[in-house]
Amino acid sequence: MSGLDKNLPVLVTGGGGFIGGWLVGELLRMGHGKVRSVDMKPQSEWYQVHDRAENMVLDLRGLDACRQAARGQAYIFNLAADMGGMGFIETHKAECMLSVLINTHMLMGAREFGAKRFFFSSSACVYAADKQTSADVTALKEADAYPAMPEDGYGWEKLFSERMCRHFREDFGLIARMARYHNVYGPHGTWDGGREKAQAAICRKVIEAKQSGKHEIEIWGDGEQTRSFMYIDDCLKGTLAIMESEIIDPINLGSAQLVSINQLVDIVESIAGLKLKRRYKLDAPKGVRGRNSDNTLIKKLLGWEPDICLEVGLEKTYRWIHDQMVSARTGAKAVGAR
Ligand code: NAD
Ligand code: GDC
Repeated sequence: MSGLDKNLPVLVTGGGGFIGGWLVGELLRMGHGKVRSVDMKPQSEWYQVHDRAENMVLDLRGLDACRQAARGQAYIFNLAADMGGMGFIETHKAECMLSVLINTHMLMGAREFGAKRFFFSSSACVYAADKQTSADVTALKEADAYPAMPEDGYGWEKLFSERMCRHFREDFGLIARMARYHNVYGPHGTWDGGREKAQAAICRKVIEAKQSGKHEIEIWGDGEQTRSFMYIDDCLKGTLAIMESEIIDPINLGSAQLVSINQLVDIVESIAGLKLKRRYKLDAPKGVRGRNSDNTLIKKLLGWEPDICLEVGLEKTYRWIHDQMVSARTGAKAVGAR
């Protein structure tokens, strides 16, 4: 482990989003004195705004914007991407692939201004489709990304950008680190509007059912598809450990607690204290049948394992989404609201 020098400037792209917003807060809490946060959204729409950071609004698809963001930065966490859950990535493939502009230009900016380290947030969506056809899936090892047949659109872009990070290291000496995030959740994430992922969507739907008294829920697919979900605190610890490490190849960062979507709903129902009639929307976006993270490598190399189980993480997430929904209804601003 190298350890990041807290006196050197750090850039987080996508700092107005879910993981980026938390990462900026964590870097400041750890004592990093110069943290720059960049996002294309107007600041009023950032999920978290940290006053002690240098907050900039830039569209990082352009090279000039990336040069402006990267200038003078020693460490770059590149999290900006046009992305969302299954409902978004299955229907916005071209937009997802255009994130290649962000990743290309951020790498070019990092190289030009001599960044010491570069982090790329890749995804479990790089894994080959034929290894994810069963709900009782064998957990995915890093080598399972090849031969390549990733998630259409979003997954191809992530896999291509992984390769670009690798070649910037080989050809230009840029120290690039890559994590393959498996479905991350927690407070201050997207929970409505079409980009939300299953955990937040199910919390929102259960709360809506409770508030309306109409005790039923729509679930995409037959509910027997499986996933593992990683709580944001575990994601932050792993991200920092990977950035500081000497691991040059992409590595899994995810939970290995495999659950079906029906089991996810069971947990959220028990947090809410109610049971709902389930309606299955079989023609909704479903993605792969099963996906889990094999954590053998990250455990061996970094000693990293998730600390937060799904039941605990979902309880925190449910409470936060509940507060957002109550405040949206009453017009009051919830504590910690964006
Ligand atoms: P998010 O959507 O909350 O944050 C991404 C941010 O990037 C958004 O705030 C968005 O406005 C910003 N952005 C998009 N295009 C931009 C542009 N052209 N210029 C500047 N900013 C731009 O998503 P997140 O969950 O925080 O994900 C962060 C990263 O991790 C992304 O690269 C994502 O693909 C990756 N990832 C996330 C998950 C997950 O489950 N959350 C899983 C796998 C990979
Ligand atoms: O959206 P997601 O969390 O993405 O969906 C998981 C499963 O939950 C899917 O099979 C989906 O059909 C099901 N599901 C059931 N009901 C609902 O109301 C709902 N909303 C949503 N969104 N899903 C529902 C994600 C990508 C990310 C990221 C991670 C990496 O794929 O969308 O961008 O890269 O993977 O692990 P998921 O897990 O398929």
